[in-house]
Parts: sequence; structure tokens; C-alpha cells
Amino acid sequence: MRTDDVIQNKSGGRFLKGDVSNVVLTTKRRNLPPAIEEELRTDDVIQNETGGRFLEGDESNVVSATKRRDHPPVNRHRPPVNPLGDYGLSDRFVQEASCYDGLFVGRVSEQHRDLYRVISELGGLDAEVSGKFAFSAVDRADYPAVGDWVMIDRNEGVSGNAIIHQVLRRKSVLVRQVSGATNAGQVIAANVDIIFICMSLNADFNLRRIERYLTIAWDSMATPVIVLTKSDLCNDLPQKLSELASISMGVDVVVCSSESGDGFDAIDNYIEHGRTIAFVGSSGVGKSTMINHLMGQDLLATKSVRANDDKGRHATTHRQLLLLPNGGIVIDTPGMRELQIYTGNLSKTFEDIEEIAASCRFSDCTHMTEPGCAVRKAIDSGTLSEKRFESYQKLQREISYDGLSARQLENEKINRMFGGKSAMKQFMNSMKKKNK
Ligand SMILES: Nc1nc2c(ncn2[C@@H]2O[C@H](COP(=O)(O)OP(=O)(O)O)[C@@H](O)[C@H]2O)c(=O)[nH]1
Ligand SMILES: [Mg+2]
Ligand SMILES: [Zn+2]
Repeated sequence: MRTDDVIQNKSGGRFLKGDVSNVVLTTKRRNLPPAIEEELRTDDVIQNETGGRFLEGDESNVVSATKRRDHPPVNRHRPPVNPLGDYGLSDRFVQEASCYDGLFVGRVSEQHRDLYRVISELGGLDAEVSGKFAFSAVDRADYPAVGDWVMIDRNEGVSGNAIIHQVLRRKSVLVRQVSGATNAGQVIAANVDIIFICMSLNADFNLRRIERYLTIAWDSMATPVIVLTKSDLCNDLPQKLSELASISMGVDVVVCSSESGDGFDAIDNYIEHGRTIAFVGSSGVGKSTMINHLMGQDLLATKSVRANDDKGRHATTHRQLLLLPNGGIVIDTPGMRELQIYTGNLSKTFEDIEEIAASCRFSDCTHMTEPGCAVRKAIDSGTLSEKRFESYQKLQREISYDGLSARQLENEKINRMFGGKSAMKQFMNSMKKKNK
């Protein structure tokens, strides 16, 4: 901490007292991990000054601006609009960003291997992570992903790539397991509010796949919506919808066609200024076509589908974040051939099964051969589909941590952190010595 920071901090504290935005800040701080808490403390005034700049034009500002009227007027010389507000920069990120003196906040809009496209207040920049960042990254998931808010060293595209120094805490993150690797998560998109789980109403329609997507969606902290595409190609919609109803508890379902334009009124209801929607689903279901429709132009490449085969080849090759002309943000993703689950929230997706299982005679029933198994009974009587139960079991096995006992979980954590128990003991001992 530099000495001028301290002085700023002291005088800043006085200002903050009368400022309502401080109340928000104090409340928010409680949820911050210790490391960030530490950083915040030294930077109160910067919060007040640069933080204010971002607030203008931000939707969350509407509330605080009203509150502020009975307080000293805020700086009138701030730019009247905040372009990053359109990209979803909310109070939460403004507060965190203001901890980084001398850096600028931006949102990752594209990723091409190690090169990122970042939208800053003054426009788009090519960027890469700093050496220090790369060195301290433990996991692939620590790296910036599309949708992330990052701190960069410049605001304009002068002299080479901008340098990304920090990824701000994600409010939601959509992760999938990288094929082959154990426990290596790949971030599909970050800071997403709504996930459109897209599935076409012809050959692609598959309930088990929707369960898969729902499971990672619920775990991401974003809200899933099931979007059934290509309704123009479907002639048994009622049948499909009733099948879907058995697995989509509590999730909105929208039926649409980019061909006829049907259902886009319903899609529009989810679009809102500053809100981010990620489109996920198999390749060829029509994600990019939908986004083009919403953009009002053929911005994204789409692939024509071969006759009698709705697979289509990959047209979307990378994830991309776009601003819709009337507000709202969308993220297009390439189709994922195999969607493995990194972590997932099965309880939400399979609420029905867990409810039935609650009346099994044994609380640790595996629903295989135990007497008094309510799940088996439900399957036998036809109230629960065997297929759905199998899907539940399969996903349960895939999820690396779920289903492990508390002790196994603890061991798993130790393995991840230290590489094993003896390594942990060594580490503990060396810490003890140091503290003497
Ligand atoms: N019949 C029909 N075809 C569609 C519709 N939406 C997309 N397609 C076609 O499906 C193919 C794949 O679409 P695309 O947007 O590239 O799928 P993505 O891989 O999910 O992005 C393209 O040939 C589109 O023209 C639709 O609503 N109806
Ligand atoms: Mg596409
Ligand atoms: Zn049971």
C-alpha cells in the first residue's frame, strides 16, 4: 500500500460517509473473499471518484441516482453515457474495478486461443494476459473467457496488444469438462444472466441432452430457458412438448422458428438492456441464425444443413459476444460435440427423483436392490421413467465431487490443493516453523 493511498483513504472516508453508494459498498463487502476485502480497504477514494464515472448510464444507477438527490451533487463533468453499461457493466463490477488503480475495465467479447478481444470504454482492443497472470493461473478456468470483465492496462488500441492483469469475480460461469482431462473445466461463458438451451424440433430433439444442459446451467448461477428451434420443421409439437414437460420443471420453454419468425415475440421478452444471454446447444440447431435474426443482419456465419440430416457442419468456430441493436447482449457458442459435466446441480434438474428418493427406506439407498426403495417402486409403477433415472445416475457419476462422502470430498480437496496428504502435512509443518 502506497502512502498517498492512505491519505486518499482518510479524506475519502469523510466523503463516503454522506454518500448512499457507500451503504451498498459496505453491504457488498461482506460477501467478498478476504483477498479482495484487503484491496478494497486501501482504495476508498478511488471508489468514489472513478467509480462514479462508470455509474452514469448504468441501469443500477437509476436507483442510486434517485437516492442521491438529498446529498451533495455528484461531479457534473462526467461523460453523459457509459458505453460499458450497454455491455452489462453493473455496480458490482464498477466497485471491484475501482480497486485497480491505473487499470481500465473491459469485457471480453471474443477469444482466439491466447488472444482476446476486449471492449473498453473507448472501443475494442486486442489483448493478452500478462506474464504474471499466466504464471499464477492454476487452472484453465482461471484464464479470461468470453463475458468476463477484466482489468487492462490501456483504454485505446495503441502500440500492440493490451495486457490483461486481472479477471473480476464472475457472477455466473458456464463450465464444461474438457474431454479427456480430469477436473479440468473449460469456461464456455462468464457473467451470463440467461442461458438459452437451444434444441431443434427435428432430429436433434433429445430429452437426455436437455437434462445435461440443465444440469450445468443450474450450476452456473444463470437462469436456463429451453429454446426449441425450427418449429417450421416439426409436425408433432404437442407430443414433443408433453415429453419435455416431464423433465423441464420450473424452466421456461419457448418454441420458435427463424424461418417463419414464429416465437420471436417470446424471445424478445428475455432481452433487456445490460442483460447477457448465452446460446448453447448442439451444432446446427440454429443458434447463429437466431442471433442474426435478433441483430437484424447476417453477422454470424451459419451452415446450410444437408438434406435429411440436421447435423450441419460447424460454422461458428469461436465464442463471441455481441451487442443487440436495441439493447441486450448475446453470446454465441460453437456446438459442443460432447458435453461433459464439470460440476452440476442435479438436485434442481432432477427434483422429482430426489423427492421420490426421500421416501426410500434407507437414507443412503442406491436404488439398486435395496428393500423399500421408493425409486424402484416409481419406475415399476411407471410414474418415473427408467430412462430418466439412468440419465440421473449417469450424470451423477460424471460429476466429480457430487455423490462423494464428506471425507472423500475432503481428501479430494487436499489432493487438488497439495497433491496428497503427506504433501499437505509437509506444508503445514513448514508453516508452523515459519510462524515461530
Ligand atoms: N427450417 C429451418 N432451418 C433453420 C432454422 N434456423 C436455422 N436453420 C438452418 O439450420 C442450419 C444451421 O443453423 P446455424 O444457425 O448455423 O446453427 P448453429 O450451429 O446452432 O449456430 C442453417 O442452415 C440454418 O439455415 C429454422 O428456424 N428453420
Ligand atoms: Mg453457429
Ligand atoms: Zn431407493
